[in-house]
Amino acid sequence: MASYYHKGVINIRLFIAINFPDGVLDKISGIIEKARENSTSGRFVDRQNLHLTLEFLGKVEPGRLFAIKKIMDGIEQPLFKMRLAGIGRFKRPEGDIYWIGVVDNPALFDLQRRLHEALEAEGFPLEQKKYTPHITIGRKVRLKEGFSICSELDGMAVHVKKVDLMRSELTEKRAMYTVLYSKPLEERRKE
Ligand code: 2AM
Repeated sequence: MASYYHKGVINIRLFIAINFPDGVLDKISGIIEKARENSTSGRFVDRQNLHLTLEFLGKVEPGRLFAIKKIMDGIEQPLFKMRLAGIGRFKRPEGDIYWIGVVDNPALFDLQRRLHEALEAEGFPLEQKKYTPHITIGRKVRLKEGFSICSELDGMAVHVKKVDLMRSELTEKRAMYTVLYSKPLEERRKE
């Protein structure tokens, strides 16, 4: 089911994310394809679903959308560059979760922290776990013996020019994400 009823209101599942330009998606998709060919099982992320989550909001009443957009509009972070890092793995008995990391970046952490604080101040209940920036590429993955996923994008630069409010609709087979709102980051002002 895409959404659920609570007191007669259809809530929508939301998260705020950084989406990537085609060049970056192509590179990550290449890595995913190799992993898929060299795995015995796994649910790999579709190219159009690759993203970096800044904040997961969960189910939200549509009437709260305006408050979220206002918070996003209040972001003062200028556009910035981040670099992708190596492959990470969360070990799981049912098959591992693989992800691409991001090189530590004060602008990214600042952006995430400010968003988190502003959303909490507006009363959105958020997860409290430490922010670990990661781009999930596959879940429940079992790789063929001897194969390890290698990231050819270690150090690849990504220019972050906007932040997107995403709707997530889950079906049994796959997740469908839609951009509901984009907040462009501003050019850094010249001194
Ligand atoms: P993940 O890739 O580590 O699963 C949409 O589901 C996005 O929100 C994903 O990037 C997902 O991270 C992230 N997310 C964070 N907390 C979540 C939660 N409790 N449930 C589902 N997704 C969550």
